Amino acid sequence: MKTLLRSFKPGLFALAVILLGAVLGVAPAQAANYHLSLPAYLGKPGATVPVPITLDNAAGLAGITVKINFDPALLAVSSITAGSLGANFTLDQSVQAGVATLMFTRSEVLAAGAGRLAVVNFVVNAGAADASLSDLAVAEFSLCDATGVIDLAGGANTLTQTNGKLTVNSFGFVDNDADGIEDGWEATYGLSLLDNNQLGDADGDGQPNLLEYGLGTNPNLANANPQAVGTAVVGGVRFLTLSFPKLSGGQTGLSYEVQETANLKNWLAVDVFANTTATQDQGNGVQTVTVKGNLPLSGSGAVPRAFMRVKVTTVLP
Ligand SMILES: [Ca+2]
Ligand SMILES: [Ca+2]
Ligand SMILES: [Ca+2]
Ligand SMILES: [Ca+2]
Repeated sequence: MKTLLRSFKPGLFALAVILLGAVLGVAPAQAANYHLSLPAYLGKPGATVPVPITLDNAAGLAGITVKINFDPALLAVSSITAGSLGANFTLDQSVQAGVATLMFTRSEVLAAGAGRLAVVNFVVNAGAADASLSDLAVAEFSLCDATGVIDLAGGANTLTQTNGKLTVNSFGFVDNDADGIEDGWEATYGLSLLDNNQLGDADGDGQPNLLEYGLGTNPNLANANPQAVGTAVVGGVRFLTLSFPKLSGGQTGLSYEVQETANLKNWLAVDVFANTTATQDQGNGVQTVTVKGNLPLSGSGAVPRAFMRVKVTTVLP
């Protein structure tokens, strides 16, 4: 009888818990997916390349450990900083030759979160050969919830990863954050190499950063609009001209389109190559070009007035 009672009581208790669970609508722990990713980036020899580590789901986590393997002959780590997601945790880090270890911990689990866990600032060896590369391979990715290391044995949770890569690009256009502005130019003027800066206007001169880049002006110094209009007589007929600075280097990631109108409504493209009447080198990879319009300002068919503008567009390098 005693034995029967002992075995019966825990059974009742378990039943009561299950019933309570049913009443409160408590569901068993849901399977969750966690994906860690690093990008495939380019870097010039000697450049510091900030590489973001992103986690798509940090809900319910109290600890995250990430270990990245890299080629120490090509790369060195200058610093590691927490990203917007990683800032919710305490970050402990260590870097040894070819291995960066990041441990994020917090006392309570994070209710929800996703995004940039950390940024690893890699310095590319100044003597690196073009096209040489280092894998940025995730050697460890483990997570802790309130009860300890998240158990994958049951198959309920999945942890997946995208490994990164850093390839040396000595001469070409480097724009890892894909905002159309060359990263070396962004670094020179202190703009973020991780975020889109196209429309920023820190100097308040009305020229967004993309235009400052395209016209060779300083994004931190207010400047007058560097475009200038004039007129030129070609074949006895007067035309409007537009002079503007443009980047003259190899790959700039930009295309320049000159447009003209007589009514400020219908803008017509002007052939920049055919209509360039003067080119003046300004140094620093910038040249001022003068482009002639097509609308006659004198003679037969003359328009009473004309307007010209330049449109700078980002193109895929
Ligand atoms: Ca950029
Ligand atoms: Ca940027
Ligand atoms: Ca500006
Ligand atoms: Ca400016």
